[in-house]
Amino acid sequence: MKKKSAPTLKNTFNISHYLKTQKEFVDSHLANFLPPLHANPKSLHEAMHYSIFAGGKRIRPILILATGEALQIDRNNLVHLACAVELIHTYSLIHDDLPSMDNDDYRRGQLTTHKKFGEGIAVLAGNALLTHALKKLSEIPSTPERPRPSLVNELCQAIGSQNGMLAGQAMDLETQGKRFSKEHLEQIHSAKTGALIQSSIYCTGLIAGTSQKILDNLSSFGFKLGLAYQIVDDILDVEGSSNELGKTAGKDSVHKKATYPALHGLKASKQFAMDLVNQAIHQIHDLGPPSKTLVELARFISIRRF
Ligand code: GRG
Repeated sequence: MKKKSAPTLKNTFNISHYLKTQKEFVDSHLANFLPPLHANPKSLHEAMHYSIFAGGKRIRPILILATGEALQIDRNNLVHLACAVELIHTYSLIHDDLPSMDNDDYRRGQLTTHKKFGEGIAVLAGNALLTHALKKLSEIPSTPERPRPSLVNELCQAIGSQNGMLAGQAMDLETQGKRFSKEHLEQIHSAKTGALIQSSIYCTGLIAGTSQKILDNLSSFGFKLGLAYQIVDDILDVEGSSNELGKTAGKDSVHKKATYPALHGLKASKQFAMDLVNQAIHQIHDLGPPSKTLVELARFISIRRF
């Protein structure tokens, strides 16, 4: 007699659909969040809009929205944080692409901001996005449970020169072409890319007014996920095509950069990323069923192809 096959649990979550709809939500708010396109000086505002709407997955804002879902707060309370973080991230990409940094011609499938508008305007557009993000963050209503200064302070720490994004970028530049240790590499990646992701998730907890225990768990989740994000970015630089990535692939080895594949090889790097994401997911176990989307998003990050 033919054996009955065991019933399979259907996973109804469609990550592609989820990413698309969340990106649409974020983009609709970004348009109002930026200063007007035709404001003076025109070239500066055009460059800001161009860089923001050149594409981009909006992973950081989407992580903020998914964290908000896990903490069961209204996503409209997170719009300012989500948009501000995307502006800060885009500023870092504009500056990262400059001739004095990575010297790249393409980003998000289009000409980099300095190739399109010239180096001067590109530097200013990056600075203007950062300044505007901080101005808008300072408009978030402050309450005793979630005082606004702590939010702004937290984000500035994450993008600053002491263990933040700027520190990571400086260490990255200093390490090019040199020998580096496993510990140093983790420090660079955690600062350069991890800190903003970690802080985005932590700040969502601050806005939700969640307990210190959950804030600590979110911080640990964000740290591991942020590091995994950069490891996968390193892997994609080796395995992906320029077309898939929307930027020049294979540049890390040309610039002799400190990366996980350079130190550990591709197979071990993939395992590291997978292990980190599993450990991250473990940190938010206590949030229960509302964190289902956040867990799916974390899993996607470990296997993303773009
Ligand atoms: C101040 C001159 C000056 C430079 C600062 C801050 C900085 C330069 C660089 C930050 C380093 C950096 C660019 C880190 C981000 C690395 C990363 C994983 C980028 C890709 O992010 P995705 O995959 O890209 O989210 P999209 O395009 O989808 O947003």
